[in-house]
Amino acid sequence: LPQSALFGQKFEPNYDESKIPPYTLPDPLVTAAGKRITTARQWESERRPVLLKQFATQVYGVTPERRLATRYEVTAVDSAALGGTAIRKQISVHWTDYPNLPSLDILLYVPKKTKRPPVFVGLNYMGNHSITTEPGITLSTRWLPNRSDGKVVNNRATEAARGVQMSRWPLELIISKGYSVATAYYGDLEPDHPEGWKTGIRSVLGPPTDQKNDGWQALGVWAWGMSRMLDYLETDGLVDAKRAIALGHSRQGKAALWAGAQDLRFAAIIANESGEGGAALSKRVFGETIERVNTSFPYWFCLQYRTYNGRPEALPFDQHELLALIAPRPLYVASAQGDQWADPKGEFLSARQTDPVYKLYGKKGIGTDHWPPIHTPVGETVHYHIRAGEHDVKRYDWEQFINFADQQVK
Ligand code: GTR
Repeated sequence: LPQSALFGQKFEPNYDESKIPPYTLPDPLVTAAGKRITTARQWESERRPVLLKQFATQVYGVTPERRLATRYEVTAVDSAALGGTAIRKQISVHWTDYPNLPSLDILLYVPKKTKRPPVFVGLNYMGNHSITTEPGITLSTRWLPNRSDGKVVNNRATEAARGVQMSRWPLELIISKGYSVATAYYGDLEPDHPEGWKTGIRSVLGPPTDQKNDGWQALGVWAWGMSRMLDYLETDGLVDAKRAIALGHSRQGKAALWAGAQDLRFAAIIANESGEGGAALSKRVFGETIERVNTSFPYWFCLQYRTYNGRPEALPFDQHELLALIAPRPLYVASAQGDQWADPKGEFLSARQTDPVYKLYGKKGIGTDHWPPIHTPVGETVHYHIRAGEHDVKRYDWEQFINFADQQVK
């Protein structure tokens, strides 16, 4: 398989609109044979499965069908969390046939005032202890990326790592608005480094790495893990798993989209600054490219994806068709002005291109051709905003996600 021409070379991203090579986007409603899809039924029987398979074989790798046996262990419950407003539960998903495989440890917050609320489901980057300083949360003992502030040393969390990402998880806001939130550390499923698969789900499930061009890699595993979280939530009467909202930021936004495309149980999907291989169009060469992401993270996408390195025009589809696989469910695509790497405009254009598919269901997608200015959320069933500031998840983003959920899910 082609290696990237970028190895050992400096990558000069294009940030100039006038230097984007002309590109044509495939119409999601036209089959490879040139047939036009005109009904939701045709979309579901003839077109959607073909696109889903293409994303599996060409981009993320094929998700193994074999199911792992699980045992759920509730390790802690606090019925007076967050100043008495929430129930907090910690649940370990054990993989019963593989006692040495690390458990998937779920942290669940449920508002006390709301009966069976909708639930946001999202992976976190730095361990469950990183999303709040509430004592009583098990400090992750798993491999974590080291931090220059010394809060993660020798790839292990220290007590000082509690709450390091709390700005990304405004729990009081989420709970006060009547939503539940379930999170887990993505490294429980596969640590985010090239050797991570050896201690993660891929060590027991799917083809050995590097042996199949369409074998799943890390993004596929993280997406799969979100579905396993949902499996658990379906058994927990405290939340309404029929109103589960998959959400992810950046690489986890890519995973959330792939999870939502494959798993129709997710009632809505939110991809925050998911960029290349997420919501952004690949054929629109702006910021990160397929070749760049495959070079920086050769263990994220399937090997076949590398055949498009430097030639996105050869892709028979583009990421707007991944977004179309979410239809008719509500979708939120969010960008940030300071995150040009993820191509905010390409994220909007991609979301915009899903409109014809939503229309098959009598729904409006984004409903505007105009890329909105900052802090001006737009959309009907598909929402979009661009906020000021850098690549991150901010309170502003959550406020919009909650408004969207109020309209579309509640
Ligand atoms: C970057 C990567 C992006 C995005 C980001 C993140 O380095 O190039 O595609 O995934 O990481 O996950 O924060």
